[in-house]
Amino acid sequence: MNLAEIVKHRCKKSIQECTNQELYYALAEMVKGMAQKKECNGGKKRLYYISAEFLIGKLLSNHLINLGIYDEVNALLEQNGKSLREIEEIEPEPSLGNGGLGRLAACFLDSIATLGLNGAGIGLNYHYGLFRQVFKDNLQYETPNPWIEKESWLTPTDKVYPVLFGGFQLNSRMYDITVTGYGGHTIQLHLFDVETVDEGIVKEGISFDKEDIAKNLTLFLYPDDSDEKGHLLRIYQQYFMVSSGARLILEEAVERGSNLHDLSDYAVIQINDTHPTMVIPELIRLLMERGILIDEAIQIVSKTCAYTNHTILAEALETWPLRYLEKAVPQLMPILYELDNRVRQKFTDQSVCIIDAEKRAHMAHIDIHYGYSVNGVAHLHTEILKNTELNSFYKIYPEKFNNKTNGITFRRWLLHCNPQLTDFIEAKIGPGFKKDAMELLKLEAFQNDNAVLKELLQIKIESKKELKDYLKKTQGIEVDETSIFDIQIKRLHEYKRQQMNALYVIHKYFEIKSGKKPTVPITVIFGAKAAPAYVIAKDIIHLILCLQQFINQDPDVSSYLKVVMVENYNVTLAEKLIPAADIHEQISLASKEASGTGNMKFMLNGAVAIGTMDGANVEIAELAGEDNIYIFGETSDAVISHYKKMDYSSKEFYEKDADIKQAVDFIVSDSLMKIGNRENLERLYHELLNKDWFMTLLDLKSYIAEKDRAMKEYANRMDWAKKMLANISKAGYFSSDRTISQYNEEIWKLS
Ligand code: 26Q
Repeated sequence: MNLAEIVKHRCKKSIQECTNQELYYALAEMVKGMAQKKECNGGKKRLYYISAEFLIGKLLSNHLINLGIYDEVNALLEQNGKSLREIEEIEPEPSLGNGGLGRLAACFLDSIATLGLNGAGIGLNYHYGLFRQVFKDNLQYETPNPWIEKESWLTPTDKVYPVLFGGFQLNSRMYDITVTGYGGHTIQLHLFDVETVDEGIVKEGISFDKEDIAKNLTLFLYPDDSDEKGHLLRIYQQYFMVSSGARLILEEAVERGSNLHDLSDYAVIQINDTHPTMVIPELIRLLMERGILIDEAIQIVSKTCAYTNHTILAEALETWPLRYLEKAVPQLMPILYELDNRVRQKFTDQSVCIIDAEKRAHMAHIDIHYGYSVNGVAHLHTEILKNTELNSFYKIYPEKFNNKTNGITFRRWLLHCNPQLTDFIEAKIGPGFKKDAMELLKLEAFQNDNAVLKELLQIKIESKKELKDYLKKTQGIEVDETSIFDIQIKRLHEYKRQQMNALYVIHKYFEIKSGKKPTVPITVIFGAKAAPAYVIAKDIIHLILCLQQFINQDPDVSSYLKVVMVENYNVTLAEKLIPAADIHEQISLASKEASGTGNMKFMLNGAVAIGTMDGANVEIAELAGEDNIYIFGETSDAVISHYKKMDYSSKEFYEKDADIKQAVDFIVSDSLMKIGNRENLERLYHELLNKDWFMTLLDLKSYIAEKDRAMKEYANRMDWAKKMLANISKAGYFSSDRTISQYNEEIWKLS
């Protein structure tokens, strides 16, 4: 059925007479029908990408683009006086992810579908996803983000599995979301849910009874934080996901002809960080239930599972106390002990054990011993895993370690979010880049073509105007589109160093006050959610919000410097911010950011990075060339050595440099105290002076110098346009189609 017919059938009116809301549901019905009619990618062996997070973003336009009907639908709506962009606003964004890892999983599904691979996603259907961020009195508050409506992208299936926990059982129902790849191939994202979830138990903000598992299991995505109380719930969630997933995997393998002894010919399971690690003991358990002896069961599972590591931060590595596991999943305990015993019999090195002396299970260790592949997500990250973090494992299993540098789907992060730039590229080099991202290299031919470079600058200005209007409408903040848009959007974490950017802002404030004005005005834009229990992260948000109020209000300063912190940063906002960026901040402490993927999205949209040699920045710098990126700060080797020698003292940096001292002291100045909270600001100040675990002050001076250089060079518009073009033309490598082809060729080996 076409849109007009669906509209007539649903609403008994014409397109013209419908509201945007009615049109959104009609379009969703049409697209869902079209996508479901397409045959799912097939083949003997199937990949299961199992992940606690799939940060899929809004789906309507993505489907329209990938089904190849976006322009047609857009034109039809326009003829009827409607705007597809406005209709898109109606769709609620499912926030089924914290950040990078979840968004990567979503990009991967797009590429798996696009490349025609036989794959599926397995995850959980969180009713309220991650929290919605609300600012009040310059502080972050959390509220639920309901996204499941009566009509949604979820299709209930009749697959129901009983999942047994210590002392009780819950039924797990599978819901499907069809994922369309570019060209119309499809795969399924299977999200499991428990039918007894009770949204009514959510009280103030996002608080709820953490112990009523039947009612709370899939209410929220557990935010990446240090809240001890939630750990047990997180284990229940993880087991629920993997137990349901494992049953599905075995069932489908048998349906396709497997006798289970040959499971690895029919299935490969990519474990997205350690969150789904219990799939390993659970599969062993299920195979044993089906009559396979433990030796063989372990062997079969080890040939089927592969693990991706996304983090180097010790505190983010999952180690679960055995008493939690005993309570939640007692049936896995004999298997966990057996897996640990086998490791102990083979290796004397205590650091590779599964269960440590404090009776904690190291989830990553299970994946490495009992999986056949271990990969990092950027070249530098994989090297650090091999040489430092996981070195004792690398010595045992060098052949298991490999790198798969992350990628992003160009359908969402170029075609959808930046149609003007897409059209510009197509006019210059033809449409081939939409299928083969490396064709962007053809843009290099225009490096010295002033007319083309001017066009590129014009497109950027248009995107900045769009963002300006959006910020005015939604946040009530006025920005100047001719100022430099300098954007840092990512989860709030000390290692990502938003606090360093805030200190730069303070430093600029003082310069402007003393009469040293920037050649071009600067607008520094932040977007970030802090985990609800991450105190210092929330203090950093408080500082930025106070700076926004203080600086934007100062008439001497605000025409040269503005600060904007967007509320509730999410995928939809990223789609509006990224095309409008001139400069993007990738300023993590070297060695701490596994890869970063925002960096790739900005590059593709013609923004220039200021960054450290960390994660995929290293590969971006290599590809773009040193003239087209601003690099500063100590190297990962130097940073790793500081940790080893424990020779970093933030106070030394503070005391020996007047600029640093002035910026840090401002955090607790009377001016800021007047609008902010003493408790938050003082805590942050003391943290920076006395601890500064992520070495903000170490790189602050070189950051200021390099950023100033970037700001100055921005004024030479033609040179800057060359940098933009160089970044876009080299971004092809970061297509997730390339990443997924490599996963397939080197790990999955699907036919
Ligand atoms: C751990 C224990 C208990 C509860 C939660 C967690 C938890 C949850 C989420 C730990 C980590 C995460 C998310 C990690 C993440 O997003 N990592 C990012 O992955 C991206 C994709 O590979 C990289 O680009 C980023 O560098 C990395 O930070």
